[in-house]
Amino acid sequence: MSEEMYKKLAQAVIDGEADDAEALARQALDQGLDPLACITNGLTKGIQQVGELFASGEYYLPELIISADTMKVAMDILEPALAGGQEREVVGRVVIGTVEGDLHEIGKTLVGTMLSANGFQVTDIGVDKTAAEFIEAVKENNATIVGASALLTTTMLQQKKIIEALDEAGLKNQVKVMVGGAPVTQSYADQIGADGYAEDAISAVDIAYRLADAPA
Ligand code: B1M
Repeated sequence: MSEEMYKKLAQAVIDGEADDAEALARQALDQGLDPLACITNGLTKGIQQVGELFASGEYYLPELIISADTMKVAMDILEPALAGGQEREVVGRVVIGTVEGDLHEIGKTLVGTMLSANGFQVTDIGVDKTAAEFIEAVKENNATIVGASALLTTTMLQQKKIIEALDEAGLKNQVKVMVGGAPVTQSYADQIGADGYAEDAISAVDIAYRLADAPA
């Protein structure tokens, strides 16, 4: 039953059918399906296929936007169910955002939600944020971890700028930097001096625990 639901969720994203996606997300929760599995095995699979259709020239920007908006409608229903509502001790304070010049928000938001659900106090500063805006948020929130997401090969360079800016602000020793996003790799993270790299939202939680020096 769950496989069928994942397929339907993926198809709703591919077709850009927001009403279907919304109804299916509600149905999935009513059926007691795991919201994270619905996101990972359903919605994410759908948006990945949309990315492939875009890359091959079958889809254009409007379709990309409609599919992303469809995914967000379903995420808005599934994400609150990830949080579980349980009170937990704060493991660390995270400032997370998407770097300057980059408008991709879905993965970053999912990582933030997963960290929040796992005991981190998360401040999501949004998308298209400059290194200076990251630094300001770190100071304002007394953050212990900075999470920088980048989905474009052109914008991943901004992750390095954030690390340099933290250094210049004298904050590098107080704050750990985690980077991620589709084009980012462990070797790139090492190259720019990031403290951690996560491939997806689940491993982001493990990495954040390690950076916070807390048992997972
Ligand atoms: Co864009 N886009 N996009 N896009 N888009 C990609 C990234 C692309 C690969 C599509 C393609 O060509 N196949 C391509 C990038 C090519 C490249 O750089 N090599 C691309 C392009 C080219 C563009 C534009 C330039 C298109 C144009 O205008 N001609 C443009 C750029 C705009 C800009 O940012 N300045 C653009 C625009 C858009 C939309 C706005 C339409 C839309 C985003 C809407 C939104 O977010 N509100 C969009 C979308 C939806 C995509 C794809 C299809 C899907 C991205 C997504 O949401 N994935 C994407 C193709 C793809 O990735 N396969 C594509 C689902 C999400 C759950 O996964 O974001 O990867 P992801 O996050 C994962 C992991 O990466 C990781 O965990 C998450 C959860 O598992 N992760 C982290 C992410 N951040 C992390 C941070 C961490 C740790 C882990 O620590 C801090």
